[in-house]
Amino acid sequence: MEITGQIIQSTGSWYKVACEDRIYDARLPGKFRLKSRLETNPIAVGDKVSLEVLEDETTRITEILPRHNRIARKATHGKKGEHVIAANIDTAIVVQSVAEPVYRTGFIDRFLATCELFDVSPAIAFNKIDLLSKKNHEEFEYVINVYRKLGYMVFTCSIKEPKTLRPLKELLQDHLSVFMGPSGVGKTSILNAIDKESDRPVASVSSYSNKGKHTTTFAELIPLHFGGYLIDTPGIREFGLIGLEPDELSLLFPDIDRYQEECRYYNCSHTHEPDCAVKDAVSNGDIASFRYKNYIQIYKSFEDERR
Ligand SMILES: Nc1nc2c(ncn2[C@@H]2O[C@H](COP(=O)(O)OP(=O)(O)OP(=O)(O)O)[C@@H](O)[C@H]2O)c(=O)[nH]1
Ligand SMILES: [Mg+2]
Ligand SMILES: [Zn+2]
Repeated sequence: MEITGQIIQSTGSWYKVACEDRIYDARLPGKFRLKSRLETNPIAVGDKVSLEVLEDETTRITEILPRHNRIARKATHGKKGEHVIAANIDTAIVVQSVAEPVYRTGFIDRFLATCELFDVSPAIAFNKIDLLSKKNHEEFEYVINVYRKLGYMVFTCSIKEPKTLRPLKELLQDHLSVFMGPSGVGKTSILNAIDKESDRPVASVSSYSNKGKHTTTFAELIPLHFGGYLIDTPGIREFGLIGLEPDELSLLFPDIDRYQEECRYYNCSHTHEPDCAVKDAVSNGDIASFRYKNYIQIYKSFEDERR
């Protein structure tokens, strides 16, 4: 019997596939691994597949159906290529927290550039606003305004104040979304708070390092009781932007790309050249200096990779 379904969990060579009648545990034949040399994982959560169910209930994936999109990051542990986090998604949401652990714009900017690259609609959620101190308030407001002015959707919320979750819930409703971010920022806690039928494990962040404990260990596609699906993913330390040529990077930073034509050199990298309109825009505050700093850092990492 041949049926189709959607991958809701992947734990290596076994996949959980949701079909119309039930959830199947399916195996992926080795040949699929040979075919996709550029990906560490040939199938990701959200992928649609054809399945063959044999008499003895053994289930094999026979075909991966075309994706309408995907989001991927650089493979880790010295592996080449990309690691696909999720496929067939409507919105990718990077979750950060204002404290414990404090957000990093470097992570956010790599994520946003990745969304530009894969043509995925992004959003940013800052959680734990109950922990925002007076001292940090001003800087936080500045950062969220920079992103809003760039046209990105920004949410601020706390699981301790349920009404702050409403706008995010509206975004999730009737769509397929994915949460990604560092460990301990509250991705699973937000899911549990938004969907009363979810009771997935969460854990406090380490008081010593202020980092999460990697509580969620594999990506899972979860149906939301109010409509839609959310893929909750394990926390990651760094969101590695997949390798590009260094001179392609500015195309993924709309605020920087906008000035390219005004630079003296048509191929200005905005790192060291004279008469660089980007550097001028940073000096007079038209480009946020943290965005420029993150751009330079990624640019340098691309150059290092080429050496
Ligand atoms: N003060 C405060 N704590 C929160 C909030 N949201 C989550 N937490 C706490 O943060 C800790 C980590 O939450 P998790 O939901 O496990 O974080 P996660 O992002 O899913 O982490 P991983 O699964 O490891 O990637 C838990 O102790 C939560 O109770 C919030 O809005 N405010
Ligand atoms: Mg989690
Ligand atoms: Zn320039």
